[in-house]
Amino acid sequence: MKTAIDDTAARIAALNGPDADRHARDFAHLAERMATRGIDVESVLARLGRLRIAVPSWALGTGGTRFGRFSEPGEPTTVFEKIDDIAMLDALTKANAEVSLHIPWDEPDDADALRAHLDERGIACGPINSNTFQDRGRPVEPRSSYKFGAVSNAWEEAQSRAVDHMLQVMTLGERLGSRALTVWLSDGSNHPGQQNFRAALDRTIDNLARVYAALPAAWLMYTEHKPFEPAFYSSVNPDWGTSLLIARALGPQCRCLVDLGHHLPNANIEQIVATLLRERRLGGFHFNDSKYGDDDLTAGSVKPFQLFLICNELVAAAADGLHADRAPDLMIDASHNVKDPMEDLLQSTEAILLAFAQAMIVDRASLAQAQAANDAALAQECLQDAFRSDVRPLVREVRRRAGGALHPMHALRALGYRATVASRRGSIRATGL
Ligand SMILES: [Mn+2]
Repeated sequence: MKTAIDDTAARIAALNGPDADRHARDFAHLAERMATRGIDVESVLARLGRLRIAVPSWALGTGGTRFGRFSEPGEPTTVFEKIDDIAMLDALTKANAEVSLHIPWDEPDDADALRAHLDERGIACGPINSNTFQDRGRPVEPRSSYKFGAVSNAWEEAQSRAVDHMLQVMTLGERLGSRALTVWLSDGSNHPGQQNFRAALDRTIDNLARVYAALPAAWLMYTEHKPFEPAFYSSVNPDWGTSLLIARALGPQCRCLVDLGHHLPNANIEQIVATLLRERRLGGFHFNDSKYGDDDLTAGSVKPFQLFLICNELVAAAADGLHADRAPDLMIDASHNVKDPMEDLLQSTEAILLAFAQAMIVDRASLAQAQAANDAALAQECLQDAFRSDVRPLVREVRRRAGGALHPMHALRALGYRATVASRRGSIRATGL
């Protein structure tokens, strides 16, 4: 029996048809140029093809701001529908076969049924996220509320509630095949003097250690820092240094997660990445882009050079054998207010792949020579030469060989996916951020 996925693959192949010749010429031209520079094109294609970029379950619906939210027809209303959308994205990109779930937003009534659905759609369960920043409308005793924080709260009831939740999320994650727990804490304070900084950090580490003690052997725990919001005076894990301090206090299975939007303006994120790589403590990424704060904009849409420089550190570290045991998890963390979320996710995926492709064609030997000779101008040439190269034919060739779309976003539109699911789902309720 022919499945819907088979039909999709055939339709994608048909959509590729009209542009196949032009793509073949573009790719041949680029491959020839790379060959003359001594770059092994097939090696680059193979490494690009192994990249897997996890889609956050919360980004499949329209986001919103505290001022309003404008729904998109056909947004997924259940975690099962979210997985369906991700399977569609992966059919197009062949790079998105992983979901990052958020609990309790995506808590299934039947974990085994969700596991079966993931397996059927070919989507892996990536790092799973706990949520200790919302009481979620349920009546909660004041001392158990997250209003004044979770693991750093002065009240033990809230601390224990947060720890119990994280343990439950791990148990669920195990059943779904996840191998990592991502912990982002909203803990902090809004007013000078509100919180005892040292005591709050003590409690944070002590409580996270209770969670860490229950980590399965194959699991990692990620601490995700953020300087402000929702707390506007202090955050308990505000920066990479504190995040590393927490990870070290917990143990070798704890690593740091870098969300690009979780830095103060002009922070040198690529240097932070390099430092965490050096310490063998880089767990993964939440890719997005920003102009002012934690804007959750499309990856690479505002600062593509920064994205390239970050990928450059990752590619260089991989070449040096760092994190050979387990490469950092690559995830998107974005929120979509005016675009179709699926189109935006395709654009983010494309931007991340392009940045990696550019990083993979950096002439590392020349760069190393320039650095050793303190030749700043030549070092810049090495990076600019890669960054200015149009590597889109590389990324497209990887997709074409895997059966994906040459032009994912246009293919998604041509397939009429949004209209199809809108008629079937028939609702504008959604569960995005
Ligand atoms: Mn994040």
